[in-house]
Order: sequence, then C-alpha cells, then structure tokens
Amino acid sequence: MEMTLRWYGSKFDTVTLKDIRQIPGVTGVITTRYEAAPGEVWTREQIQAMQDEVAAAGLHISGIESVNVSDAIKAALPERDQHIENYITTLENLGKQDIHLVCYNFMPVFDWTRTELARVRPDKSTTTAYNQKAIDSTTPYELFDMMTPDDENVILPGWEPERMETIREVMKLYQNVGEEELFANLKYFLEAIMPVCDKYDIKMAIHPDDPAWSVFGLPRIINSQENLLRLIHMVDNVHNGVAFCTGAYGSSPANNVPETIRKLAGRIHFAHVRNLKFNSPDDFEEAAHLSSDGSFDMYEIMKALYESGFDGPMRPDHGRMIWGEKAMAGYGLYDRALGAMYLLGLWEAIEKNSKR
Ligand code: DNO
Repeated sequence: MEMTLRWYGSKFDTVTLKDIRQIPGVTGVITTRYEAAPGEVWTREQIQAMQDEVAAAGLHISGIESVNVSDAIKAALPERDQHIENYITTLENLGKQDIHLVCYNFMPVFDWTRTELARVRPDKSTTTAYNQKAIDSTTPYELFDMMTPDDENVILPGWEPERMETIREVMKLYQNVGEEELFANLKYFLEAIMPVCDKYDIKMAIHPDDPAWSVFGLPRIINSQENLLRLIHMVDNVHNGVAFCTGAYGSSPANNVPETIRKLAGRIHFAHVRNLKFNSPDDFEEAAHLSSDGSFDMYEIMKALYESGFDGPMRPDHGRMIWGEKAMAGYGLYDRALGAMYLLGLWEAIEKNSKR
C-alpha cells in the first residue's frame, strides 16, 4: 500500500506539493489535468510536464484521478467511438509515461453530490453534507448553485462552471438510458479500452456512485455489491477494477463496506478511505477519519483491505475544514493530513499484528 494525497495541480489547488511532501509517509500524489475536457487527448508532453513538476518536489504521480469519461460515451451518442479512440490515445500516452492507474466514474451528468459544502459541526469545523430531503425539494440547476463555492477561485471537482452551461441538454441525453443501457455502455467502453490497458499494464479503477443511489432520476449502477461484482465479471480482466471509496459506497447503509472489500479482492486498485456520520436515514455528513467521530468502523475497513491483499495507492478522502483553512471543499490540507496519519497508524498496527 502506498499512502498518497489527491492534488489538483498548482493552478487550482491551495495545497502545495511542498505541503504534501511534509506529511510523513505520503510519497505520491493522485492528480489530473484538471483543465482537460472529457474526450480530449492528453499528449505525452503534457503528462511529462506534470511528472516533472511533481518529481521536482520529491514526489511521484501514483495515479490519475480522473481521466473523465464523456457523456457521449456514457449515453452512447454517435460521437462515442471518437471519444473512446481519444481515451485510448490518452491511455497509451499515460502508459508510455509509466503511469499505470487511472480512476474514472460512470455517473451520468453529475459527479459526487452534496447539498451543503460547509455544514458547521459541534467542534466548529465545517464539512460537506448530503440531505435527501434537500435534493427532493430542489432542481439540478439550483443544486449547481449550492455546489458552487462563494469564493470564485475555489472550484469543486466534478462541478466545474462550464458543465452548468450545458446541463439542460446533457440531462436530456439520458431520457432513454436506464440501468441496463448504462451497464451495456460501460461494457462497450471497457471492452474497447482493455487491449491498451493490457499492453501498458494500466489498471482502470471505477469510482462508486456518490451517493450510492440515483439522483434526480438519472440511472446509477456502481452502487451495490451485486453491481460491483457484475462489473468485474462482465469484463473479466484484472485491468478492469475498482477505486474503492468507502464514503461513496458506504453512503448507503445497505452496503456492507468491509464485506464488499473482501469480495472484490484482487480487483481493488485504488482506495479512498474516509468516514461518514449518519444523522438520520436521509442525512449524512463527512466526519473526521477517526472511527469514533463518525459511523464507520475504520479499523474493520482497513483490516479488510489489508487481508484482501490490497497493495495499490490509498488516499485519505474528503476532509473537514479546520484551523481556519480555506480550500476546495473536502480537499484542504490539514484534515486530510490527519486522516493520512491515522490510516497509516491503523495499517502499521494491522500489519505488525498479522505478522506475529
Ligand atoms: C470526489 C471524488 C470524485 C471522483 C470521481 C472519479 O471527491 O471522489 O470526484 O474523483 O468521481 O472519477
């Protein structure tokens, strides 16, 4: 297991590579070309430039989160083959640059969804939160406003302003796409990219839907144990794997996080580990990583990862805003650094215990 931190690049992130380098045990970053539109080819020169910048800080790129999949691919529009071809070229260029992990999601239109970006917790930290009643009484367009931070320099990953401009049209693309169609489109995409993944040993890691159910009537499929197993079996290739996100997958209390980790052994290529606090069946917020601050047993989660042989990059996930920090919601330095330390501590204890 390698502990990493997500980093958005010097143009977008308030957290610097120097900051990340000073977190004990964090050796790699998970990054992306944030400015790239889904469907666009990434050149080797662009990838090399990212690698040079990260290497100059004494770190390396452990994986890409994300190379986004366009709605044309997700909804099977006429231009999907062109977009898949571009995706393959990007994968080829990443492979040639010695990058072997790519995270993506297959959520239509919206990426992770929250209804509050700065809910105040009892300790006066702020955190992101989701309330189903708030979703039920709003529209996707109003939600976009809620997901837009007041500070215009802070953009929320997955909710870039340019997306809002096309959201009405994009929603319409899914009128005839249900869960079965979405599965078929995912299979089509995976089958097309597996040869290049095999050639360059690129592990594709799909991110579970967040929250793990349909939002605004759009189909969502990466949200239950049954569907995750269906995904890995429908294209039975080790390069077709999962970015297991405990918070996204665990947002549904029906999902047993440690059990599913064990069932997916060998196919989890990347782990996002965070804790949630359920306040009611309709409401959760992101807690500190520590088990006692939220609803998850983080020890059991880490033990399941360890015992199922997980050996890929791991990252702490959505952190609270503490100590006056202002950063991209969920992606400040301090709480994620605390999270990384805690997860490394759990891992060390589990590892040492298992060797006794
Ligand atoms: C949110 C993230 C997601 C994730 C994508 C993967 O914090 O976990 O935006 O990166 O869904 O493509």
